[in-house]
Amino acid sequence: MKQVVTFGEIMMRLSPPLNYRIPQASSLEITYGGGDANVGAALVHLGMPAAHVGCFPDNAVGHAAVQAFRAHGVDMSHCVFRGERLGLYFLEVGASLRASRIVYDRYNSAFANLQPEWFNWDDILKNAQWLHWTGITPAISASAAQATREAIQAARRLGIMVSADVNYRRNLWQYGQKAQDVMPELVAGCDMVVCTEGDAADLFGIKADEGAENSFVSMSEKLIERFPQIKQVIATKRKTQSASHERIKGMAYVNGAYYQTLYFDINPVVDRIGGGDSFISGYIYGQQHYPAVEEALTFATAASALKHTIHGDVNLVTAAEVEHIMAGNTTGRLL
Ligand code: KDG
Repeated sequence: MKQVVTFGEIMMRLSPPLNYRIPQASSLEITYGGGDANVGAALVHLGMPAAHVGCFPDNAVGHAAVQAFRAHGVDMSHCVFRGERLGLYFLEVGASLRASRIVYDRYNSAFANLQPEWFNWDDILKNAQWLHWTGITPAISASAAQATREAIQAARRLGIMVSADVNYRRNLWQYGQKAQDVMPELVAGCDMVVCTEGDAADLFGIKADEGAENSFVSMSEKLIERFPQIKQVIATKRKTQSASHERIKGMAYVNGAYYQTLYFDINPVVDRIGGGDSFISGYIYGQQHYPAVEEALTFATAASALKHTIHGDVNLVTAAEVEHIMAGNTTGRLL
């Protein structure tokens, strides 16, 4: 089976133990994650081959980050070791009424300083069936945005599926280019996108028709009209009734038809980081293993729901475990 290739920054995640706040912590737990790489690692656990492309400092910290993803079974052979430092993020895990908090320390990272010519995409993608990137990657630096552009162009030339999690993080776009100028061209090269109504409005000025029966459908129609290469728009929707009652459902607009799943109950949440990435890896896996969109979408939503029970950024679940939840016969309740 050919690989799913992801491109983006992997960071060291540093978390105080339990629910300690950052100023209270005398030790920090180390894990590694990155929105794009999380998709690849989860896919390997589901049973599909994946490769990740990134740039790391050639020191013990950079190699540890690469090794963490190699240990998941991700092919890291196309990664480049150049630059000064690995990006960090601090995660203070919330509880009940107190939301989690993330502090980034990724300025001037090896990934931010990568040069597009270090990556030969025709070679990297020669064993690939799919390229996936997130809106985080072009947000990091102009050169990372250019490398993303070149990866998409190569994938299009080679006839490989391209997907993106639009994921607009306005606090990351600090290097001078505007997301509203960069993202449309990149998204235009995608076959499938994860896009919320908020991101469509903020990035592309696309808003659902007022009074539309289904605002996700209205937004998706306009997105596809503007970017005709896109055939599938998917997203999750979260419903929070109280701090201890949260549910998610999956939505998809595919070839002019709307699909949605039932709500999956996700409490108690152990770790919500990577929930969106798990939805995407579940959908990519689901597309290849189920003939019906409903089933792929349900698989993706069940995979994302399960991620909330797992510590760290990566969804360490097997396809059989997701199918068990899909069948609605275990801890995850279909509501
Ligand atoms: O989707 C999860 C990511 O947010 C996490 O892995 C860290 O890549 C990350 C980022 O840029 O926040």
